[in-house]
Amino acid sequence: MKKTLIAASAISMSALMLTACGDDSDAGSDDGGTITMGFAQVGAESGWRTANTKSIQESAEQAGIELKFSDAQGKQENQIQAIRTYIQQKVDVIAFSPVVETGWDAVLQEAKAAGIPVILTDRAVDSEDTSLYETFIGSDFVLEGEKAGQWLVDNAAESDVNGDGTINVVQLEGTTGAAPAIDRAEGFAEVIAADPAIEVTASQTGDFTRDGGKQVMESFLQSDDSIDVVYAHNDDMGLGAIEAIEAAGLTPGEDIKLITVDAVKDGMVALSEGKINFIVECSPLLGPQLMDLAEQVVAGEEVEKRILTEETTFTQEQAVEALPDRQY
Ligand code: GYE
Repeated sequence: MKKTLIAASAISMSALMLTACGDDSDAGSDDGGTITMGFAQVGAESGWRTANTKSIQESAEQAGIELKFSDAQGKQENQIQAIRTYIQQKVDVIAFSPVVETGWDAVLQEAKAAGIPVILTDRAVDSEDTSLYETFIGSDFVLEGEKAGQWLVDNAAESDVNGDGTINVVQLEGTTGAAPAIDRAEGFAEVIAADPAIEVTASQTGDFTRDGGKQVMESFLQSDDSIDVVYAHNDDMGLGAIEAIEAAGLTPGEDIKLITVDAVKDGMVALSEGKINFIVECSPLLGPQLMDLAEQVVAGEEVEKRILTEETTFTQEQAVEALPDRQY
C-alpha cells in the first residue's frame, strides 16, 4: 500500500515537472516534495575528485534533487561541520566521501538521531556500527591494489630496470588514514609477496596531489639511484613523479616504470605516451547511482549495504584505444 502511494506520488511529481519546466527527468519524492541532499565532499585534490564532483552535481540536477554541496579542503573537521549543518537544515539525505576512515561515529549518531539517512560515497568509514549508514557505494580499493601488484608480478623481468635481480619499488601513498590509501597499499603488498625479488624500499604520502607526488619523488630520487618502479596510489601523484623523474634527466616509463590508479584523462594521456606503464581504473562517475540510492532510501526502501563500482585496467596500447571516448 505504502509502495503504491509512493509510486503514485512519484508519477504525479514527474508529471508536474514535465508541465512546469518541460524536463523529462525523474523527480524523486518523499512526501510529495523535492529531495534535498547534503553532500560533504573531500576537496579538489585530484582529477578524479573533479570528475566525481561534476558527476554528482550533474546527476542531482538531472534527478531533480536539490543539492547542498560543500568542499572540506581535505580536512575532516570541515566535513564534520558540514554534516552538522546539513542536520540542522533538516535535509532529506546526507552523502559524503570521508577524508579518513576513523572518527565518524559521533556525527553519524547525530544524523541517525535526527532520522536523516546517510550514504557513504566513494570512501568507507571504519565504524563497527553499520546501522549508522544505509549503504556504501564505491570501488574495492584492495582489489585495485591487487591488480597493480599483479601487473608487476607479471612484468617483473622487464621491471628490473637496473638489472640487479631486485625490483626496487617506491610507493607514493594517498592521504594518510584514507580508505583508498590503506587498501591500495594492502592489496599491492599481498600480491607482490609472491615474488621475493620485488621489494618496496620506500613509501611516503603525497596526499593524492600532483605537487605532493612530485616533492616526495624528488626526495626519493635524491636518496636512491636504484629505483626501478613507482607505485602511485593515484594518477595525479604519478604525474607529479613524472615531472621529478624528467627533471632528474631520466625517462619515465623506461628508466623508471610507473603504475598508478584512477585512469583520469591526464593519466591516460601519459599512459598512451609511454610515460606510465599500467593504470588500474577507479571510476569517479558515482553520481547517477548515488541519486537513485538517495531516492530509494528517502522512500524508505531497503538498499544493498555495499554497492561496488565496476572497473577495469589499462595497458599503454589499451589507453591509446580508450582515450578518444574517455569522458573524464
Ligand atoms: O583515487 C584519488 C582521490 O577516494 C577513490 O581520492 C578516491 C581517491 C582517488 O583523490 O585520486
